[in-house]
Amino acid sequence: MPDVLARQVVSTVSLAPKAAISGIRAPIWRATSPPMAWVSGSSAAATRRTQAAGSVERVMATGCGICAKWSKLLRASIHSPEDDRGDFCQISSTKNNNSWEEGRMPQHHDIVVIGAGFSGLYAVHKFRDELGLSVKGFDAAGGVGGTWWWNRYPGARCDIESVHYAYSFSEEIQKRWTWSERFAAQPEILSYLEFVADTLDLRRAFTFGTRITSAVWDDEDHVWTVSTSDGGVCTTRFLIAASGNLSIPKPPDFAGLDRFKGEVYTTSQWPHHPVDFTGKRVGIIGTGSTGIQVIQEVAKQAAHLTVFQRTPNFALPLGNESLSEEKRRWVADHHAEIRAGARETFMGIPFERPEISGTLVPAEARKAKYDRLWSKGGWPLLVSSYADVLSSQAVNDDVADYVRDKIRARVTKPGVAELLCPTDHPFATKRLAFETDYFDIFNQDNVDLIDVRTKPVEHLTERGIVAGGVEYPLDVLIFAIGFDSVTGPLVHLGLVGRNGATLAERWQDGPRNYLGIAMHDFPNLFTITGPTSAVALYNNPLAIEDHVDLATDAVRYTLDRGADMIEATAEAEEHWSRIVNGLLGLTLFPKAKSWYMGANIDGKRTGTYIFTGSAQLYRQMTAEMQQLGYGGFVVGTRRAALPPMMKLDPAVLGLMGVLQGQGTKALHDCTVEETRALVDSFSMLQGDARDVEVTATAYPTKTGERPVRVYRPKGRAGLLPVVVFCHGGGFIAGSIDAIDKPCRALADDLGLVVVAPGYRLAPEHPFPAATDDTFAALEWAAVHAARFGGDADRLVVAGESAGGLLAAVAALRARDGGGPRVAAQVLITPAIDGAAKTASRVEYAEGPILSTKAAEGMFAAYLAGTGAEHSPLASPVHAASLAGLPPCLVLSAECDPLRDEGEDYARRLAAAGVEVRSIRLDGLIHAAFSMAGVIPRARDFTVQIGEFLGAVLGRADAQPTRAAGE
Ligand code: NA7
Repeated sequence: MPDVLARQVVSTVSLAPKAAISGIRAPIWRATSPPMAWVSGSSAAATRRTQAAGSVERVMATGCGICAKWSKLLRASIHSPEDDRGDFCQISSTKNNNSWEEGRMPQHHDIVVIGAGFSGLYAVHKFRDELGLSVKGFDAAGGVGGTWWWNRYPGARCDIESVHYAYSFSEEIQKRWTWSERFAAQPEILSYLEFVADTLDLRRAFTFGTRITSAVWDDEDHVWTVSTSDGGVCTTRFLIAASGNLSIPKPPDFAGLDRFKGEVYTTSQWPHHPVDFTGKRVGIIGTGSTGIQVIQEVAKQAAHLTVFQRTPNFALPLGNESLSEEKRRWVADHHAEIRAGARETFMGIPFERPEISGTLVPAEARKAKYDRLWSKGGWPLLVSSYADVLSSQAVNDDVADYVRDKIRARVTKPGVAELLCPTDHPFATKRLAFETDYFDIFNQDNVDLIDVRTKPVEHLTERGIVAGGVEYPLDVLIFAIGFDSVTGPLVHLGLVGRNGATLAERWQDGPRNYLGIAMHDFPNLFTITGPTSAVALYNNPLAIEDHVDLATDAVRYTLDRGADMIEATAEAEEHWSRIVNGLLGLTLFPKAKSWYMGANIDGKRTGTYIFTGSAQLYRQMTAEMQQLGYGGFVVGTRRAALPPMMKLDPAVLGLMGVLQGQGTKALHDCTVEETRALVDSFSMLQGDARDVEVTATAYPTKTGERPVRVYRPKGRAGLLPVVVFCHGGGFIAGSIDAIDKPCRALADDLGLVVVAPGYRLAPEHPFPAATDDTFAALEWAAVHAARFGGDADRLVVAGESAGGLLAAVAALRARDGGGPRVAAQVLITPAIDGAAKTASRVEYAEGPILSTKAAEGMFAAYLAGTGAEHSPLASPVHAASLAGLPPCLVLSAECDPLRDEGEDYARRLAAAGVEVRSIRLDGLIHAAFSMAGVIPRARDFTVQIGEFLGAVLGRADAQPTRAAGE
């Protein structure tokens, strides 16, 4: 069984040990309402809970141990962990223990944990042993282990390396446990979880064999009322759904199933006794990662195996091996260094970093890379090849071809190889499978492959399966047909939030939540590895630890503030939906009918079920949310503002993920040389180079000639407006090479002659070198415009970032120094004022891309101690007057530290009587204009420029001739 999550589990007994932990007051809130309500027997709350639990409306007043306990608590007005130590209130998992029917009050817990897999075990440990809360767990399984308790089919194995598929929170556990194989099989992982449970004394927190049947929020008393399959009812302040992503099996709905007389097994509900296939005719339906594992095992034993395949899947070699005693010890002893940096990667495993794009690499080099990564076994072909393998169809096709060739090389039975080659979905857009001898077994005489697309399964008979009009006799039938994934385990809990909102109704059109972990109208509920959280593409034990840590911190934060409720806002959900939908839209995942997309279950809405950004990005977003006091949540009555990252365009977030995946250094940590290399490398993010006329020439300055490129669209007759475009790069980086593609696009899209001057850079050439050069370029362009078919009467000065400042200063110099007449200025995310102290410099101090610190450092390098801070040539804000300047377009980006200074400048221009258009582009960042290849909305800049120039130059042909990037 590959990397999957805990099954639903639940248990009882909240005998929380005394808080062993750090920093939190042990008795944390008053257990007022539950005892009050039940003892009174008449309160609305009691009635509500009784109804919620579907129980009789009989509430015992006093007389039992439980009531005595609550009375005691009431007297103390505190419900502390010690109070749960008594034997009363025990709920047996073996008999109906409906508290109400027995005339008892339900037991109250601080925390109820649903599930005893990786998530639930860790949650109990954190809440009970670290926060000192009373915790009760439930699980439908007969013991701990979650997924690994249920999925006992032959061949069940994890496809994440053992050392990584393990908790990281405990040094002791990591040192004491050793793994016998590189990729552990199910029995060993189950033993590991049992070992963890015993080491931390977790089993006693759980009632096993008990399923949650409903959990209903009480909005007056701020508790959840939880009902269980054994008739039990309890209340809890916080509910932790650790029920996993893959714990509700997809039901087999084959006609005639009940007629079949042979043995029937489902992989995820495998019996606890061994199943012997010797001498038997076995049929298996399903060729996902589970099917592939079980097929390659059963084929070794069965007399005959018939595989019914609907969709062939991409399966890569696992490369499993057993580990010697010595190696096991070494791995355990070196776990820290082996796992170092895991959380700062895409998948939570420190694999080799991918190159940024397969499109930039020649075919032979790609092939050599694939060969090398293939031989490693496991995930590297996907995660260490190219960062755009899941977003570029061309790159994906290349890898897919490589994998298909590998399959063809192994399967020799005529016609079978092609059936096993996946062709209907891009590589890895269905969950990748891993195999050892899966493809080889199809060469065996005792194995047949039936393509149920051409020979659909019609029905079952007493003897076997009829497909395509042929009956296949079987003694054993195995279903490996997957799960009602991601949302199924939560919807099946019977959650009812505020105002009777059921989760099933809420999620009719797909899941909706905040950060995948919390929901509006479902307060005090945390969904560990919930839909749209980083988990499907993130090494699960680390994802689980992250989510449980977050839930624990949220509860601690809430209680520390004297509140009893925390809830995501509807606004936060809105932004999160926009982000996860947008991120998914940047990938190839929607091209597959997969459980990732909710497309494997008939009638389920296809959409965004998983977070397709990187684990690192998700962690950054959750960390920011926490640092800003639970931004996007209401804690008690305090509503915390939405974190800045939540406002970002999804494409920007995708780009951040890619840059993080490359290990890209923050600009403010770069040397000048590193800054130049980084800025130059951004040209990879600019998309294709447009086919325009380009003239490379030179313009004179006082210190000699400087290079300049002139772009003119092809097939345009007559004189065109001329735009002198100053590149960005913080005065210390950038070049006419780096801005080549955006200049081509500007010329092509808007029908302009674009003049891009190279100018001298600081610190070698500090202020005023850059402004002198760019002003000289403006003068040169005015004189030579006609040479390039440009109209000197429609001369525009433009620039991005530092180039925006240079453009603004050039307009000023032209006004004051008798320069050419400038018809308009276009300032794109300009750096206007190096000394600005604006809100945006605080809100987006960390960028993305440009941080405030980097901006300050670059401006300081430009001025280089020249004392020119207050010169209008260093910043136009120091001009005595801005009156008489040409019409100006200021394009600011919402999530840019320089946003406000650009907008302030626009206001000052307007106040001085200049015609100004100031437009803020939502969700975009500094330098987005020149990243059109990865930020589709970069075209908004071009569209705005076209409209502005069309208006101020009084001509239609400066309008965009087509939307940029189309
Ligand atoms: P998956 O990946 O959902 O695979 C289920 C397989 O069963 C897949 O090949 C399906 O074909 C097939 N299937 C499902 N329903 C049918 C019917 N009605 N007829 C024929 N074939 C059918 O589940 P797994 O258990 O393999 O893996 C789940 C996760 O567990 C995995 O991603 C890891 O994270 C661990 P389809 O592709 O839909 O045509």
